[in-house]
Amino acid sequence: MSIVSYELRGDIGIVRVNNPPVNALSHALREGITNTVNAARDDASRALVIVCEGRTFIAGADISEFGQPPRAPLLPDMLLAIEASDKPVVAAIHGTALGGGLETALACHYRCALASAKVGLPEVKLGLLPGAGGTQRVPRLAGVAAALDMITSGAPLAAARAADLGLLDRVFDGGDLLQQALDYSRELIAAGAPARRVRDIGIDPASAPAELFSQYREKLARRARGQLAPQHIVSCIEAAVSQPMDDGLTTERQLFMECLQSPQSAAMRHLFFAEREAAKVKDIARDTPRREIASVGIIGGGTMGGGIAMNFANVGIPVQLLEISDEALQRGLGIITGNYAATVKKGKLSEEQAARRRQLISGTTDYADLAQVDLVIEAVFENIDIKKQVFAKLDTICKPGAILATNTSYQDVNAIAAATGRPQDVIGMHFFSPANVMRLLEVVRADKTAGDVIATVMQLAKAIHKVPVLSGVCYGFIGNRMLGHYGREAQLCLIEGATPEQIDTALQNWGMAMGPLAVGDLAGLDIGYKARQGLTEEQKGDPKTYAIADALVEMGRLGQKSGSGYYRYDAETRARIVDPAVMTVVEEQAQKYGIERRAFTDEEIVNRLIFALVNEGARILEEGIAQRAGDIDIVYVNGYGFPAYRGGPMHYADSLGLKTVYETICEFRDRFGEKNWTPAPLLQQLAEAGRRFSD
Ligand code: 3H9
Repeated sequence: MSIVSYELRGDIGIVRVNNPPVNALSHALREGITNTVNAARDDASRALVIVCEGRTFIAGADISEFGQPPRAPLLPDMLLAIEASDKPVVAAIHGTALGGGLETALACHYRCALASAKVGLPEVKLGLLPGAGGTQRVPRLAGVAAALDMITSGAPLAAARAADLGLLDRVFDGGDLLQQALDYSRELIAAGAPARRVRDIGIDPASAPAELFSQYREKLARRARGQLAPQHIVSCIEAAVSQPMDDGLTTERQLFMECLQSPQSAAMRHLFFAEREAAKVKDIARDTPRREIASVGIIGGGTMGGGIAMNFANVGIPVQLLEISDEALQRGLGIITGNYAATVKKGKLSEEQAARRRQLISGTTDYADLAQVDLVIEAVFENIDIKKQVFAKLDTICKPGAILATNTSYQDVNAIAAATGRPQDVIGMHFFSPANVMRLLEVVRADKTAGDVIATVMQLAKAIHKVPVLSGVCYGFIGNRMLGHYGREAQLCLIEGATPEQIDTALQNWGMAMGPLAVGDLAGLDIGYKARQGLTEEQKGDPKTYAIADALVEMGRLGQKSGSGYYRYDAETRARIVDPAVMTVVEEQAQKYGIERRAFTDEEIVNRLIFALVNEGARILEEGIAQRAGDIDIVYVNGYGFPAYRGGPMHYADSLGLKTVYETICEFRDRFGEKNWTPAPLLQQLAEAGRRFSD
């Protein structure tokens, strides 16, 4: 079947689009629709219906074509052809009409959809803005305030909501979309409905005072810190109010092109494809049969275990939560109930939905209750001996074929698997805290993990709305292993002369969600302290990398939970306050280790922390712990607050040029020593060959 086909059924022309998998607006599709609509001008049709085959209406521009020379007809040209038709054109929507797909529908004269459909303009998530009239047509139909919310968030709307806003004219509860769209078109013809164009709708300037835009800009400067596209979207919507349609379209096009050519959009488009690649395991066939996961057991009802349980209950999978004592169990279940109540209070879930989800989680203190579950996830204290005991026990209880997963952040999954007689069924599922919120899931493949276990867990991750990334076994896997090097440099910058505030502000201004020391305060400084107590002096490494943290903990400064750590925290507002007492500790420790503190530039701080990530990332890639550089980027953006608009550490290094990164690391090696700064051989090799991690 060709990409676009045409059928005259009675007096209605059906324009059928068939460009799997998501009907993206490739060049051939744009050409096909433009030619078909133009050709239909002179035929016997009295109305046209645009409908799509497959799983969805057009899901947007073809992202893989961005960055290539544009080929006519461009999308705006195609939309002008549709809009100019004298015969009413009706868009019939199912699945997701996104980006250029929704813009196509908005250029049509009428829009109908199945109730299950969603519509949205997600371009901002790609560092872009809608470049084919979305910013001009949405405010004309839905009003300026709704347009600002919809386009700057990129969030899709359910059909019913879109109809309330005026974006859809008719919503069908279910049934045959094409048949209902044809009936609707006949109704329009019978009523003599004209080819009604959104461009002819005026916007009342009083509905969009200048303050609305300035307030929105300020809000976005905080919410989407450092990002170009959201601010440009506001400018486009402002133009929709102040300029005639064609001028508004010109403004939109100019700003779209600026976004398209920006490094920010290149980074975010890289992440779009990297996320989809990360879900694929290179040496496991796509059609590997999966094991069925219809019930889950979770061991450990603490914050982590409870959060993990919610992920499954949220998609209708029943969970047995196991704790050692009834008291601990009730506490754990109580936290889950509280979390659901908070979500209801925020208006994100109805009481009934929350109750249904909560009921899917039952508690037990008896391992025997896990005998029939399809998957067990262990989330107990981070101690290898305890974990081995748990797995030895699971081995005696769980049914054959059950997947046995550990949520460990650091421990050796091979050693855990060896505690069972079925290492092929053992895998790591490393969730990030809070586990019901954070999207990242590191899936840790041990030496003997079976292919179908990996394939099952990767698919299950998507089903619970996580972004899975496969990691091999090593201390800390991908994310925490790299973080160790980032944290080390933060400590060294601190003892060598920077202040906590300078370090955190430098990283935050660069784009990290939080600075490293503020993150330490949030997580609790006692966690690292306790972990270090179990290590030998040799394992602990250079004391300069933890002396300050240890001193703070020994003063009772455990971070936010004790009201002070690297900062003080206001008891009521939790606001962060710079505390001179910390500088006394820092100076004492510097003196103790014979360090003469010096001035730091923000650039040195950022380079030392971020290049420490990159250098370790290169080793991880070289060792085959990560499958691809893009996987590492996905880990950092989804699990560690790395700015999406910089594309992740490996993409960022590629965008700077690996030669520059390599030379800076060599300079650090000469200044600070080989121990911390020997360039990864892969980095050196790629830099010398003028290549990139992504090649
Ligand atoms: C835009 O429209 C700009 C305009 O305003 C202006 C232009 C002038 N292009 O996600 P999935 C591939 S910007 C190319 O796993 P799902 C994807 O890579 C665009 N390829 O499926 C994957 O390939 P593979 C605005 C695309 O069912 C396969 O399709 N639109 C595109 O979980 C399946 O994808 C968007 O941002 C694309 N646009 O989710 C929508 N979309 O199998 C982006 C998908 O080789 N897309 N592919 O790995 C989505 O959000 C989801 O794909 C969707 C389906 C919800 C549609």
